[in-house]
Amino acid sequence: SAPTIDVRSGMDVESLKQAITEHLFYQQGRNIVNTSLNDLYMAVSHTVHDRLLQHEHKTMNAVFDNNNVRLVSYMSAEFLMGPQLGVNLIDLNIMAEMEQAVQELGFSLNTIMAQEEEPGLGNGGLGRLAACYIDSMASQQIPAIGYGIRYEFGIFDQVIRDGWQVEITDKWLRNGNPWESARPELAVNVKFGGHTESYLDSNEYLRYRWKPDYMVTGIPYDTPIMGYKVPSCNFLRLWKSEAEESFDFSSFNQGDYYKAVEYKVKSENISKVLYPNDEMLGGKKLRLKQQYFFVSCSLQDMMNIHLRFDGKPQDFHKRWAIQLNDTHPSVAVAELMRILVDEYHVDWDVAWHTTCSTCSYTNHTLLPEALEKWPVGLFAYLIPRVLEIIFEINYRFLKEVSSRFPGDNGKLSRMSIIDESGEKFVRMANLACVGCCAINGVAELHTELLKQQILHDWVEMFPERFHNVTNGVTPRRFVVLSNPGLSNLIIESIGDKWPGKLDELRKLEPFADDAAFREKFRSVKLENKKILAALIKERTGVVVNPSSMFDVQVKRIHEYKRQHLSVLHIIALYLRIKQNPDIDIVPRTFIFGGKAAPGYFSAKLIIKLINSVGDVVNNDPDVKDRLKVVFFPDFNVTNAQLIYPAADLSEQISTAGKEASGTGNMKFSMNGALTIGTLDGANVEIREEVGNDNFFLFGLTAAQVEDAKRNGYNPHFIYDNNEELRNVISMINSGRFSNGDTNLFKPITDNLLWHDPFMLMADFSLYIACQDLVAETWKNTAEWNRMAILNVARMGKFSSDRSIQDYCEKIWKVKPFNIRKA
Ligand code: 26Q
Repeated sequence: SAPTIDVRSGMDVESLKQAITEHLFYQQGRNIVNTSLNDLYMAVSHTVHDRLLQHEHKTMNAVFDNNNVRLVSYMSAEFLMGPQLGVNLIDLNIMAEMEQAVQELGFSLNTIMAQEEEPGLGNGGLGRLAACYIDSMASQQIPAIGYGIRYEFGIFDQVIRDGWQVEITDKWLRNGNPWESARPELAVNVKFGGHTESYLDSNEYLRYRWKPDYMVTGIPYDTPIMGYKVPSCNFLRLWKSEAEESFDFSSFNQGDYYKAVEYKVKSENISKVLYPNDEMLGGKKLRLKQQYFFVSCSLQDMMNIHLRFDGKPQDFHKRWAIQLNDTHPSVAVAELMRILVDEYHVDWDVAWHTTCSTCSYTNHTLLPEALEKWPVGLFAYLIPRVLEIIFEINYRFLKEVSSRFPGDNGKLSRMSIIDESGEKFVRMANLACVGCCAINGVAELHTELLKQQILHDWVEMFPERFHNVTNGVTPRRFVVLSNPGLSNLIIESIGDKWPGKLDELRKLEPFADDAAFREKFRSVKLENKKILAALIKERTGVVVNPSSMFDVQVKRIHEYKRQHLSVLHIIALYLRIKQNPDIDIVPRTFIFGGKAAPGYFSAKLIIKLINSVGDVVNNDPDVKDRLKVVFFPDFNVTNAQLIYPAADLSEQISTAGKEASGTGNMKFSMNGALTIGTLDGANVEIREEVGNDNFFLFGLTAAQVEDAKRNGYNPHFIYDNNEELRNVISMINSGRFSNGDTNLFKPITDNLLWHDPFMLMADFSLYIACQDLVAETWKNTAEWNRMAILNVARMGKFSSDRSIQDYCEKIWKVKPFNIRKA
């Protein structure tokens, strides 16, 4: 009998083909013969989206029908999602079926997947972490919603012109987004500006009313987030800002059409563009509006859900656990109080208990200057009622501090939510620490340093609130999807349970000593390197040798991450070749990638330096192609998925004590790269897991860095006493890399010689020695691959599934919800 085709939910090849053909015609108005690649991508994606919606619908019905389920609300100003088609096919377990369906229609799935424009709604680590976590929450069957902002323009596209970074607007919605559904019926309004009034309610209680200048409407857009090989499907809910329709200008200003147009533009601007800084740089009014906008929309939405299922407002915490991704959404503490007290007339003390029981805060930085603070005047102007509530929270909190620590005025001023040392600021981390029942760092070292340094007072006040949850990454995207060669090799050897249970990778350990396996492992890596080499040729024009060592540093450009330390090493190698052209040297390809914040001049100059050194080294005949330096433009999730699988050496060389965790470090190791790194962030734990012998460690420890600073660190002294270092710096200053311009890179070299806040000079000789050991090890292919296989085998801890289990147990107190059993 003919197969039964199910166009909307069938997972077999025939159903998929039929669904694609129908979507192509009824949504795109095309047929197989006249389709464009993008129409085809849209049709395939709508086909997958249909299937996700079925799971989402069933999951949410099961969850909301059960009054005892606590849901997680992951609030983040950034979700760096990356392309969606591939991961969804993996999660639904229909990659092979879709490949065949598309092939039978005459196309290639890889080409179709490459057509997707990724949603780059984040800067880097913090935004990508949020994306890994919503993936893992779905896979662990934790009912959850990710709440954020639907930026019209995400992180800028980077192009390199004459060695410099140029920023191009990211028009990711240009060709349509098949993964989202607008939900205008769930729109909510957010107040801005104006003033507050007091009044007596019907019970003669004193209440406050916020009379805003204007309101903005938030429209939610939902994207389904499928779990890996489980029926659970959560969603990401991102808010778009629009003008509030009923807002009436005529009552103020007779028919002022232009005022109305201005108001419309002002409203839509809120969700227009992601701020491309990955640190707090001077308070931009629009950024604070973005934060309050998405927090208020999300809390109203959560309250609507709670009430729809018969919850009482003061029981909000029984339905919801909120995780604040850094302080960006921390105004939630005050906004939830405002909603409970002003809108639902809950007593202050009850509301405070509800709020504190709902919220938890993740810190992602140790740099005191990076802590978010906003001028009190800006708060008063934009969200006056919220500021009053913050004052009230602070007043009550400081009373508690003085009774716990009588006479300790230092503590009072340090812990106050308001910084009153000069111009007054609202300190967002303090607001989060006061109003959250749990506070966590993102790696063991980071959490320890947090407790010793910037949050020390808070540990004394609330020791029980502190936790560590070491970051993790999703192996579905960063191994299964991006490295099919390695995945298939692992599956052949230990089965296919590991992507959902990464500790299973331990079973690979014995294969490290198996020469035949090592050979297969090596050839998978080589194939990945060939693919990347072709891409490098296409994007930069540079020809690289796939059998050279791929030495990779990809991450945002930052002085503390020390991309320029690697540049110093490259120049040292180049000098060795120039001094002795016949020297025996391991061929290396240095690959850099990463965006600089548009206003961060030093970071942009580091990009120029990398490209300039590349121009000289790549074209010097003495080098005989033994060294190549490549700056891979526009590092994003799509490109990352091609780079990690092709890396031999992972550079994780931040100044100890500065990188909170790092997550790229984990993605490299999972793909069989060895790490050269400092004892910083999660490097410490990666080394602990893979074994000291399988990790190239160098550099000062965090404690040594602090000691050196206290004892008057003198970078110039180190320079004076190290000839190789002097030659490297001289070469930069000679103008050799800048067409004779001896000033171009002066800001970098002067800073290193006279200030060197990130201690490159102190770590230089240790780094060079360690790199020499790396080169020696590389010469022994069997040994290198043995170490690399052990790295893969021991990465179980760094699955984001483990991180999410930690959050569930230590912080959220929620359990997996099996919708099949519900
Ligand atoms: C804040 C206020 C105003 C404007 C911008 C910001 C802002 C935006 C983004 C501040 C910081 C960020 C991003 C920070 C970030 O990505 N931190 C990284 O988080 C990772 C996940 O925990 C860690 O692995 C990295 O170590 C940490 O640097």
